Order: sequence, then structure tokens, then C-alpha cells
Amino acid sequence: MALNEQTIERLAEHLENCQLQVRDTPKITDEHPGMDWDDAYAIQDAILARKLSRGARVVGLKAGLTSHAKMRQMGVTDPVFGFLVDGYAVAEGAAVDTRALIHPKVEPEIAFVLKHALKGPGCHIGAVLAATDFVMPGIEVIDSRYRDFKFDLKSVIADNTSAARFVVGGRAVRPEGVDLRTVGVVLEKNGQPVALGAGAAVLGHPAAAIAMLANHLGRRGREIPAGSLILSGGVTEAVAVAAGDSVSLRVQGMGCTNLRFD
Ligand code: OOG
Ligand code: MG
Repeated sequence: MALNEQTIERLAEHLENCQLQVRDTPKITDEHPGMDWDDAYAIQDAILARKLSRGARVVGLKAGLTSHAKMRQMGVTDPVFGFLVDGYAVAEGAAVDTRALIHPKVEPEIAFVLKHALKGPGCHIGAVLAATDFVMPGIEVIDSRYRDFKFDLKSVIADNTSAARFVVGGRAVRPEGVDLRTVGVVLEKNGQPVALGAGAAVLGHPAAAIAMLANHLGRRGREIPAGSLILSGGVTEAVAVAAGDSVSLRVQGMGCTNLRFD
């Protein structure tokens, strides 16, 4: 760790205030170029602690920057991991209030729900599929607290990987009932297809993102608990949305889920 506890607390408060007050900030590494990966996750953990102390509940986990399309779009090279709290969950077809968000974008994702816990190191696709109860379509709404979505990996980890809202739905499918590499993904905005892809865009197989998360937590003496919902990361680039837009995600064999913005 390069930052002291006080600085970590201050940065967590700053980033969370940006989220709560709907304002952006320059990336925090501008001011703290020496911060390391442990600092970045410690800031994220401190943001979670602030939310838990106000009664929030963790309802899921997420992997991000798991596809080349996303890495290219954001100019980074490695996946990142974050948390989802109850206030981020949107009911299928419901409206997201854009006044609570800075500059939202949507991403087509595959969500995993586990029946068994997963613990790294050494977690792999096979272990993930064996531990998966079902998969389903998920739309993630990301909203970086950084000005113009400009960040580096450490800054975006500290900012809980831009997590803001998500919806899951459509048809829950057992993992053996679908080839997650070839499964087709179509994201529509206002009835027009705006992003297309296949599951393999995510690290060759979306389950690889879940294995990486288990290995990441394993290094910190933690695991992915049984019953967890996990978003495996955007299959395509993220698409900007604004009030009035409606977005739907169709995943081959898994039906469709959707939300609106107002
Ligand atoms: C970081 C979060 C990326 C994904 O699915 O790739 C992410 C960002 O692009 O702001 O959630
Ligand atoms: Mg995402």
C-alpha cells in the first residue's frame, strides 16, 4: 500500500460524494500517481463500507473490461472487479432516473448465478460451469464518476468499476443448455440494433471472467459465495443513453430483458 488509511477514506468519500451528488471529477491518480492496486481496491472497499453503514446490501458482483472491445474503448489492458448493491438493481422494464446519473452508458452482459461458492486460486472455466446454477441476460448501466469516462485501471477500480445500475431477466438457462462462446448477443436502443456480439468476446468464454474474479478474491482470502449473481462484463463497447431511451438485450436462447431511461 502506498496510501495511508486517512487518504483512502478521503478518496472513498470524494468518489462516493461524486456519485451521490451526480458530479464528475478528474481521475484520482492525477493527484496520487504512486497509488497501487491494493490502494485502489481498498478505496473501493471503503466505498462499500460507507454504503453498508447506511443500510445497503450487496446483491451481486461484477467483472469489467473483460472484452477486447471494452479494453480498446477505455484504453486499458486488464479486467477489473466490483460490487453491486440493492440500490443498483432495476426491475425488468422499469425506468432509470437519468437525473441521478452523470453520463450513463449501457452494456450487454451475461449474468451468472452460482449454486456453490467459488474459491481461487486455480479456479477455471470448468469449476465455474460446475458451480453455476443458471445464466441469464443482463444489461449493466455504467456511469464513471470520472470526467468524460477518462481513467486508468487504478482509478476505475477505486470508483467501483463505474457500477451504477443493472437489470437481469429474460430466460434463466442451465449452463449445459447453451454454448456461451457462440451465443449471439443483440443490444437494441429505441428498436435499433446498436451493438452485436458473441459470448466469446469476453475472454474467450464468459465463465473465464468469473474464474478470474474467484482467483482475484482468493488472493485476498475471500471467495464468491453460493447464490451470488455476477455480471461477467460487457460483450461489446458500451453505448451512451439519455432520458427517453429504451434499451433491450436479446441473448440467443435466453430471451430478452430491458429497461428505460427517463
Ligand atoms: C469500466 C467498467 C467496465 C464492463 O463490463 O466492461 C464494465 C468502464 O468502462 O467504465 O463494467
Ligand atoms: Mg459491465
